[in-house]
Amino acid sequence: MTRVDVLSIFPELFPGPLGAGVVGRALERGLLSVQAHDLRDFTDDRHRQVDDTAFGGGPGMVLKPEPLLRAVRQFRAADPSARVILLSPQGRRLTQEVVRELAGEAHLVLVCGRYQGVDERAREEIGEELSIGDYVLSGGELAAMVVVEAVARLLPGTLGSQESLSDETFTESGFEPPLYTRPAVFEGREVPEVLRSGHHAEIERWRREQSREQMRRRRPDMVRDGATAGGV
Ligand code: 4FV
Repeated sequence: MTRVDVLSIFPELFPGPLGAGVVGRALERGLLSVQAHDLRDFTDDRHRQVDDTAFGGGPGMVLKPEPLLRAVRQFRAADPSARVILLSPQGRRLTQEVVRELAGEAHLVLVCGRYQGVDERAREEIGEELSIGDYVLSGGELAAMVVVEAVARLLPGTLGSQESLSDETFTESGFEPPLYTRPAVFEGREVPEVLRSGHHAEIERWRREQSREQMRRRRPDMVRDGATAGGV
């Protein structure tokens, strides 16, 4: 069972969308647990203060180090093997490869920033950062949900036969070949003959080629980075 602890000033956001679909089922089946913790529970003042103004001035607030590190140290003391990750735009980019790596962890602790960000001393002690993309969110919660969603799909038993990862093997780089379903003719546009031919080798070859073609056309940057369509 993969255990995920989430640290946030809005713990009520969880599980939220994670409660639906395949991830919801993984939670029900006990393949995954997602426990949200309120950062304010790690304060020791009666105002339960988690943020303060930035030294040196500037707009916005900064998450204080004490509540963050009180929480992180408590998680680490309880489980020294826990992988503690701060979600932030400056972090390592989340890719399917990183998701596979995280799916191998038994215990993830995801720290969600808010405001302008977190105090540098807390950030240093946390030690690892992940970004879901080069844009700025108001908080790390949605990024944490993206991580949990992507990891949960790789956990054995999460995807039923209908949603097997097998076809994803074909799109190691996340590039699906064109998909078609009934009707075979829609507004005069036919499903490619090869897909209705029953020739599985032909179909595999067509899909592999289409994946490459789609990647070349839509994500030339991935081609440059050597991502391989149908990567196996
Ligand atoms: C983010 C991202 C992100 C930055 C300031 C939260 C916000 C606020 N997290 N990938 N992109 N975080 O924008 O992970 O604290």
